[in-house]
Amino acid sequence: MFHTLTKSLVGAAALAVLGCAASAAEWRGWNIHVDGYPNTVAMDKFAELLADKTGGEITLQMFHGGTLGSQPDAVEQVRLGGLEIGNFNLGPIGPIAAEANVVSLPFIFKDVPHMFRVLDSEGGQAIAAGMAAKGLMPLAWYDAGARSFYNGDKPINTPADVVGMKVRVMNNDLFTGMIAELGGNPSPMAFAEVYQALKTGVVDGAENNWPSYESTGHFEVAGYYSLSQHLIIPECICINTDTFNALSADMQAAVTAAAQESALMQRDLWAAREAVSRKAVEDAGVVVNEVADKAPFQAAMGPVYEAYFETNPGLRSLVELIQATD
Ligand code: GTR
Repeated sequence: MFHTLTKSLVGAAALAVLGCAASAAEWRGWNIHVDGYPNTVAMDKFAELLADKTGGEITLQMFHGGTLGSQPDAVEQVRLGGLEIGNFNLGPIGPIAAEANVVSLPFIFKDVPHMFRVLDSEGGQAIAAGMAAKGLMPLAWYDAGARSFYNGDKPINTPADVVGMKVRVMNNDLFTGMIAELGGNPSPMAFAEVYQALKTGVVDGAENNWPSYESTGHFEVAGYYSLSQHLIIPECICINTDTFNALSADMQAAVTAAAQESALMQRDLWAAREAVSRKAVEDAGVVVNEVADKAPFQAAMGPVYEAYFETNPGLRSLVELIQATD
């Protein structure tokens, strides 16, 4: 009797442990940025909120600093389910999900608030659905400001200043097209390689927002920052679509709420960090140049848009929808 009872208790305990192991999930997440960067802090917050809101049923181990690989590789990993979570810029997602590529058209957004208005409306739903269909579901949108050109030689005021310049871009044909249309030589390259490439002259310049220009140390080796603001690209907390769909409705709601709360935090941190980064690089001697007239840069982008429409004739209406959004 005692023996039987003990056995059944042991069995129950074992089952409880097994049950727990079957329902509790341990996710892994990718982020490219260094400690203290707004996205790093906000992704850690996401992990904390995830554990809280799911009662510990889902935990997330974040791997920062790109330690799990380059962004294009990590995007593939999340699509395939090798990783559950990524904090991605939509630039490297565009080649996979055509709807998401719309945000990588130069000058598509008037400013960051315009981008968020689009993301929070029908346009954003189309982008999210296109991504989810490719295995990458966006749970919330992060701010990544505007990207501008920097190099070691001179301020950039007109497209003529880009002629002949070798410029690093993220992996996406829209970005190589953008540099080519300005008369430069595009050089797609992983983020982690850009510092050395600038330092050794493998490239003459690159382009990014204030916080990335500062946090990577690129300003140390490319001291002219010209406010072209040619790209305003959102970032996401993205989850593998199947992982999300396999969750109960309650868990889905908890995961989404955690992501959205993290995004609100990220946007506040971002606004503060832009100013801090700008001051830091200016104090370090960077020459900051306002681009008085962006119209010639915009005008040069016609063929980039045409190439996008040729590849995706069905997405002309999405572009028009964005342009018509106030
Ligand atoms: C940063 C972005 C990163 C990465 C990087 C790059 O602004 O946050 O995800 O895309 O730019 O230029 O590769």
